[in-house]
Amino acid sequence: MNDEKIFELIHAEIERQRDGLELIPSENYVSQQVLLAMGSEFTNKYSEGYPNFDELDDESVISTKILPNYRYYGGQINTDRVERLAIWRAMKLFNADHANVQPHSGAQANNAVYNAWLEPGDTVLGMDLGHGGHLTHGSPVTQSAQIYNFVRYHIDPKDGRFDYDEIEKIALKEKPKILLVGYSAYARIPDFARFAEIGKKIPGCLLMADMAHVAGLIAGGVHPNPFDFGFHVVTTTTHKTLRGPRGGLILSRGIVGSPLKKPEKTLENIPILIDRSVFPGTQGGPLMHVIAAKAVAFHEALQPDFKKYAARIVANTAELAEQLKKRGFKLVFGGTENHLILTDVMSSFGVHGGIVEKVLDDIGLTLNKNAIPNDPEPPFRPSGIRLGTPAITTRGLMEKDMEKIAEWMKLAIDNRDNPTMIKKLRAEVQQFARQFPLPSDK
Ligand code: DSN
Repeated sequence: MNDEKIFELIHAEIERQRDGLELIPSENYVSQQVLLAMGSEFTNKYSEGYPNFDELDDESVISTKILPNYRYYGGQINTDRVERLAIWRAMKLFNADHANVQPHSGAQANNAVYNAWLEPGDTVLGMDLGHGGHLTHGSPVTQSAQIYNFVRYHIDPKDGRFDYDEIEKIALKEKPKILLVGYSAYARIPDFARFAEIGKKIPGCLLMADMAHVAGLIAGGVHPNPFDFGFHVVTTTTHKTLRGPRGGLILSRGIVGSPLKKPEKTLENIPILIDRSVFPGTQGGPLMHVIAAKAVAFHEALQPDFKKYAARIVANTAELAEQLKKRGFKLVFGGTENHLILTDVMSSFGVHGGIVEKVLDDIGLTLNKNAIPNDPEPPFRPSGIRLGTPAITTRGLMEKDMEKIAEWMKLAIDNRDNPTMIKKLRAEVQQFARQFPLPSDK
């Protein structure tokens, strides 16, 4: 029997995506091949454990070689090779010694690193959520915050950058076991060298970057890579700027080896500690269809075209920021150096972010309300909105198109109580968006 209800909704979602422009900076449109891999028969297969990690140096060898594995079920002849390819491609993309491609999400990836390195009660120094950090970096509502002691650093209001002096002061006082750089609403490029300098003053401190937002920019060579500054671990999601399936990834530097034997807890052994922490520590069976799709996305990101894509994201975002400024949008941090813009619509136009999110949704521009640093408004009606260009850049929009988007945003905010105007803007956005097919339409 066909499940008409669900397939009708899938169709409706495809239409919604075609008819609108996606400005949520953490979303993207994946390729047809990523979709096909995700919808493949690999979903039928259990594969707890790991493939062999030897001879991960030549893609053509990996795709043919069958080696003994660390799995708990039979039938792994294809899964092993898929996972080895995914691991190799991720390592190559980010210049890492090891990759664990199994985390189901970015949150799972972060929790697995905490579980690998920390004891209950240990301290992690991460960015304050209200200043652009992430829930999994110690928000009191998370499970990890019940287990570990999270202390927070902030943005320096003078220049909208991390307050490195504050970070150093807190680090020297609290002696964190993890110094964590990562964010979901920070528009500047972090000074990884300064973070590493601070972390190295604390014996046994793991330098960890959660680069979920900027992974595609790093892969595309337009953003520094934390590994170049001595970071030990980098976590990411695979679906944001990296343009893969929804999922997580942990990259590390150190010794790679059998996950069957518990190694000594040292920074050199972090790759093995992480493997054991993902499985069996915090997850069961990997989602092999998603790992296949991650491998496809990594392959795409290794192609020369991806560099152009990453550079275009940054150029489009800078232009969109300029066009918004011209129309009276006040930008938090004064501007942007990456894929993301945070604007204070409350002080710009006297409306809170929730209202702007809704009215823009009505015209087919999707973004999200977001708190700004030291937001005087509550989280459900914050002062800001957050937007970015990774998805529309995939769609093929160029710098010249940014003016149009900024103008629609301003007109929608000004005319939020005028249904006729909102309807007209919706038609304009739809007509424009339809000129740019989704990658899965091609
Ligand atoms: N939910 C993601 C974002 O939108 O930034 C972070 O995990």
